[in-house]
Amino acid sequence: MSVPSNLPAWQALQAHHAVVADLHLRDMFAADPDRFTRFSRRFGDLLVDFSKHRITDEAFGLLIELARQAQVPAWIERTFNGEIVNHTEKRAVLHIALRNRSNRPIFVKGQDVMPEVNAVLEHMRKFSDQIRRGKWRGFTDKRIRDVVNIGIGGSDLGPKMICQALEPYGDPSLRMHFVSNVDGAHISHVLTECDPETTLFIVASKTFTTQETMTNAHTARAWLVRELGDEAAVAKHFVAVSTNAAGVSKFGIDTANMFEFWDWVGGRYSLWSAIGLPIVVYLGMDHFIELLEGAHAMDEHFRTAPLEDNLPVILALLGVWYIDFFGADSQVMLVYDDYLRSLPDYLQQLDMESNGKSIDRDGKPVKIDTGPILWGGLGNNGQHAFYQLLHQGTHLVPADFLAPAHSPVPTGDHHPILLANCLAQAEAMMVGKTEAQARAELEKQGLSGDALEQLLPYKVFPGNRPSTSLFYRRLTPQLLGSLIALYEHKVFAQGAIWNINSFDQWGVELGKQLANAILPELKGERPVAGHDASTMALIKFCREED
Ligand code: G6Q
Repeated sequence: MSVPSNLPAWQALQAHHAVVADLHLRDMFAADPDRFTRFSRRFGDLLVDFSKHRITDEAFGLLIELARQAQVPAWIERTFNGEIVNHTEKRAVLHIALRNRSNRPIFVKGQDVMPEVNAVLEHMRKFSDQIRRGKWRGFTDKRIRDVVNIGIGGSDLGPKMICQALEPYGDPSLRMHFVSNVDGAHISHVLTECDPETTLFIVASKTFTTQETMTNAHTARAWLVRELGDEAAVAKHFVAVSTNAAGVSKFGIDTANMFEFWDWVGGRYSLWSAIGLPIVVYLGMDHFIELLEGAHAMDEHFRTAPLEDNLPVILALLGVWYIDFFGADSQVMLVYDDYLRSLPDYLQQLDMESNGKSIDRDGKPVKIDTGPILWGGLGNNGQHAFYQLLHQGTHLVPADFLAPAHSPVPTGDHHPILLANCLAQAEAMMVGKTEAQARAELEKQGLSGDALEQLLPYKVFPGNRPSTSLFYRRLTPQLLGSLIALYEHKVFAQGAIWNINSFDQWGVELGKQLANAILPELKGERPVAGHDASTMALIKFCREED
C-alpha cells in the first residue's frame, strides 16, 4: 500500500486541519444543537459520545474517507479470513476465532480451527467446574481456596484486569493472585498469603520459556514441595497454559493438565484463550462465555458496520486525527469505575506494544507519527493529581472517559458524586473558562486592580480539549467483552491506516538479549566486560558487598 500521507484523504485532512485548528468546541456546540446526535453512537448498553472532539462534518467525512482509502475494510476481511497478516512472524491473527460464538468455520492453512477452540473451552469448563465444586482436591485432599496465576505481559494483564473488573460475579470462596514481576518480593509476598494445601498455581506462558515466569514458577514449585514434603504434590497443585507441551512436561506438569492455545493468538490478545483460565475458575464458564459473546458482538459490528457507524474505526480515526494532524503524543484513559482500575495498564500494553512501531509493512521507516503514549488511571483520583496538566498544560492530550451509569455497589451518594465529577471534567476540558468569565468571578470575590490582573491569567482555562465519553449501563461480562474488543479493533484499524504490523513486538527483544548477557556477570560467573562505562559501573555497584 502507499504511504498514508500520500493518500488524497490525508492531504485533504491536512488542508482542513488549518480550518479546524481555529475553531473552539464551545462555539461549535453553541452553533449546532444536533452535534451530539450526529457524533455519538449506541452499541447495546454502551453509549459512545465523540461529540466533544475537534471535528466538523467535513473532517469526519474525510476521516471516514481516509479509512476507505487506507483499505481498512480489506484488512478486516483478510484478518477475519485467517490470512497471514502478521507478516514478520508469518502468523495469522485470529483472537476473533476464540470468541466466534457463531461457530462459523475459520481456516488457518486450510484447517478449520473451531473444533480445537471448542475442545479447549470444554476442557476449561470441566476443570473449572471441578475446582469450583470442590471436586478437584489438593495433595492432602483439601479443596482449592487460593489460585495463583504466574505469567507476565499478555499472560498476566488481561486475566488480572478481568478478574478485578468482574469481581461481583466471582466466587467469593476463591482468592485470586497474579504474580508477574521477577522481583522476588512479588512471589514471596503472595506465598505468605497462601496455604500450600489449598493453593493452585496456573503457570501461564505461551512459550514456557519466559525468564520471569519460569523463575517464579520454579520458586513456587520448590515452596510447594518443601511445604508438602513430596514431589508428587506438584500434579495436584500445578496446571499450565501454553503452546509448548514439551516445556510443560519438562517442568513436571502432566500435559493432561495443560490448556493449549496456538501461535495465531498474540500474547496481548490472549485473554479469550486458555490464558483466560483464571477468569473461568473465578467467574465460572457461563460468565466467561458471556464475555466471549460480548467480544463476538463487537467483532461482528467491526466486520459489518458501515465505516461511519463503525465504533472501532471511528475511535481509530479520531486518534489518527490528533496524533498526525494536531501533533498529540499521548492519549489518556480516565476511568470512573473502580472495578476497571487495571484497564489503563491493560490498554497500555495493547496499544503501545501493537502500534509503537516506526517501520512500515514494506520495511521502510514511517514518515508519519504512529501509536501514542497511552496512560491513565482512576479518573477521580487523577483529578487531585495529574489533571492540572490536562486542563492547563501545554500538551494536547485527548481523553477517554469511562463510566457506568449504575454502580454494582450502590453506597449512599457515592455514585452520583462519582458521575458528576466525570461529567464535569469532560465538560470543563471542552468548554474551559474564558478570560471574561474568570474576570467576572474574581470581581465577584471582591478582587480588583493589580491584584485581579495578576491572578487573572492563572484562572483562565483554554478548553477545546477533546474527549470521548464511553458510558455503559452496567459493567457486565458481556459489556466488558465488547469494550475490550472495541479497543483491540481500534488499535488494529490504526495500524492498518499507518501501514504497520500491529501484531509483532520485536522491540521487546534487545533488552532480553542483553539481560541474558549481564546475568552471569552479576552473579560473578563471568567477568564484567564488553559494556559501556555506565553499564559496567552499575554492574560493579550491584556486586559490592552488602
Ligand atoms: C504480548 C507479548 C508479551 C508476552 C509476554 C509473556 O503480546 O508477546 O507481553 O505475552 O512476554 O510471554 P509468554 O506467554 O510466552 O510467557
